Order: sequence, then structure tokens, then C-alpha cells
Amino acid sequence: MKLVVAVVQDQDSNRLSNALTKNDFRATKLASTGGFLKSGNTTFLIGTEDSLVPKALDVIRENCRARDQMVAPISPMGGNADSYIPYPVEVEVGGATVFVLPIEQFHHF
Ligand code: 2BA
Repeated sequence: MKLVVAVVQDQDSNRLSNALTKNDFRATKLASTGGFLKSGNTTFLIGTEDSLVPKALDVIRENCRARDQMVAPISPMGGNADSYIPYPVEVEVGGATVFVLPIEQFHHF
């Protein structure tokens, strides 16, 4: 068994949630925050059999897309200004950042 952890953009989370359910995957959605943009994203925990991991990855790939997002500059508060960029920068976010972890035990009481 594997745990698929997928960090996706909030805009894709409902569509992905529906698609996972439709394809018989069980998933838990967690509200999360990106360390770089410091804005909300959604993390899915999907427990599934090893043989179904490729299908789960397909569903994630089909329902999450990359988008460009502007990062507003945050002025340094009385600190080091060396890394300060005084203008907005565009970064590409997503479609999805996915980790696949082995599960030692699974219990469902
Ligand atoms: P954030 O950390 O808010 O990052 C948003 C986007 O900013 C990233 O998109 C990437 O394009 C850019 N970015 C992140 N760190 C950067 C840096 N140090 N320098 C320049 N650009 C940087 P994605 O790579 O698609 O990541 C989307 C979200 O997935 C991330 O949001 C974070 O929540 C999660 N994530 C990505 N890689 C991760 C990792 N190795 N471990 C844990 N979470 C990760």
C-alpha cells in the first residue's frame, strides 16, 4: 500500500476531489500553505494499493494545471536587505507536487 501526498492549487481542489471519488479513490483534503508564496493550497492524502498508484497519478495530472502567479515584494523589516527584490516576480505554480510514500501498516477501525 502507498500514501500519495499531492499539493495542488486551491482552484483545482474541487475538481480533483470529484475526480478521485468518481475513480473510486479515497482521499482526505487538508488546507495547507505554500512556504514560498505563503498563500493557501490544498494537500490531498490518498491511500491506495500499489497497483493503483499510476491511475491516481493520472487523475491528479488530468485535473491540476500549472498557472503563473505574481509574487508581491515584502519589504525587509529592519533586517538584511540583500535578498530583497523591489518588484513583483512571476513564478509558475503546479500543476501538482506529488510524493508517493510506502505505508508500513494500514488500520481502519
Ligand atoms: P510554494 O512554496 O508557495 O511555492 C509556489 C511556487 O513558487 C513553486 O511552485 C515554485 O514555482 C516557486 N518556488 C518555490 N520555492 C522557490 C524558491 N526557493 N525559489 C524560487 N521559486 C520558488 P511548485 O514547485 O509547483 O510548488 C507548489 C507548492 O507545492 C509549494 O508552494 C509548496 O506548498 C509545495 N511544494 C513544492 N515542492 C515541495 C517540496 N519539495 N516539499 C514540500 N512541499 C513542496
